[in-house]
Amino acid sequence: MTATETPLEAQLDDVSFDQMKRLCGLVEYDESKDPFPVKSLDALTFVVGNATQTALHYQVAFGMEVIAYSGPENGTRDHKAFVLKSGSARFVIKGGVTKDSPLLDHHRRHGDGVVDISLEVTDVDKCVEHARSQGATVLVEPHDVSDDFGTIRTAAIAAYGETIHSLVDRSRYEGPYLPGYLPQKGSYRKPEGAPKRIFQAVDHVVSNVELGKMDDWVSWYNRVMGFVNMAEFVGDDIATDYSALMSKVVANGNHRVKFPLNEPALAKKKSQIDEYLEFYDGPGVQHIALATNDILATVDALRTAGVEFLDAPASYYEDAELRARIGDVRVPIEELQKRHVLVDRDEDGYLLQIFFKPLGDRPTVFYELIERHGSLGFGKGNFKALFEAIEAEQHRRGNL
Ligand code: TYF
Ligand code: FE
Repeated sequence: MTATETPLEAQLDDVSFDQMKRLCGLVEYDESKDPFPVKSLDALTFVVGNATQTALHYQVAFGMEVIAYSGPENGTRDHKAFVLKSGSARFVIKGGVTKDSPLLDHHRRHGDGVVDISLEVTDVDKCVEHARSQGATVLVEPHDVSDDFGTIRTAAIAAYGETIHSLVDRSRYEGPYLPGYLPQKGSYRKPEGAPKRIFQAVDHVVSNVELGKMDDWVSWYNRVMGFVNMAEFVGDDIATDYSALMSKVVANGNHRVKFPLNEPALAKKKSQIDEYLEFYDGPGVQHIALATNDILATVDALRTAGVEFLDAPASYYEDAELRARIGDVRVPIEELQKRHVLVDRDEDGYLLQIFFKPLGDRPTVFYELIERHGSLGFGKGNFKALFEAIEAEQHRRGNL
């Protein structure tokens, strides 16, 4: 950490604070008044059916690097866990090994999914005390864990469904992830000339909750974590006409951590949120938006690796209204059209975005790529086109 860096800047790894600000739309805020100061998203932990192969997928297709490992070879008997990085984004991929592993029960019920959205905080005890005073369920009390690399302080609180938020203070820790994990490189070697990484950070993590529960969770994040509401939302008007969902967004003070929350709407068609709740068997993480500064190159790299995206409706780029609305963007519209990249503009700037097909076998969690140019939004102008594309997929799966 250099003298001019704040702790927030220091933990961004090799993605600079200014880069992060542009990539993820950070804002200034007064941290001294924050009852639950969050530095960053620490990691997204996934439970999957086959962690060994999934970790390879994230290396080969997503260009991520394995940095640490925990498993039967170094003392973890019941599961394997691979830690992967791309810029400031950290994913932990876990899979059960022994038949008594609780991860296998989780996987049988939910399929591949996110179990922990962990947050890096400066003061675990202060956060837990505040969370408890606001009625949060504390699953793991604050405690120290140590190994040769130092000590972390950690705790965990329950969120929606079986999803949890671990809290981690890593200020006294030098290891690659957490105690119990050893530094390890991946088995995959990138081809000569491959980019160092194809995305830089996690921009936002979206959850689906049950009908009528969205406002409860918005209020939970307001009270428990001191998160603020962001302007963008899908209200009644849009919901019943075409989206079949309602959505609101909460964020920590500087917007480094942004959580849109969806619930199904009583619309004409079966909601994509109902489809998720059925196949995930409850609330959970719906999509993860990855920030990139070159969405065209990222999409090309992912498509080459076989990753599939949703198609924009054919009429999307022909629309004169679209061209008038978006104005000038950094690339010709034809380049966006070729790749089905969507574009939206608001009073602060514009953004480019594209949505993936579901990542696993169940129609549950999926990814989004987002390239922000000033816009702090989530692509509201694209909701209609996007929800049409999602419904077309629901239809192909026989779930609409
Ligand atoms: O995060 C967002 O709000 C956008 C739009 O089911 C969105 O990516 C919202 C709900 C949804 C899919 C995408
Ligand atoms: Fe999104």
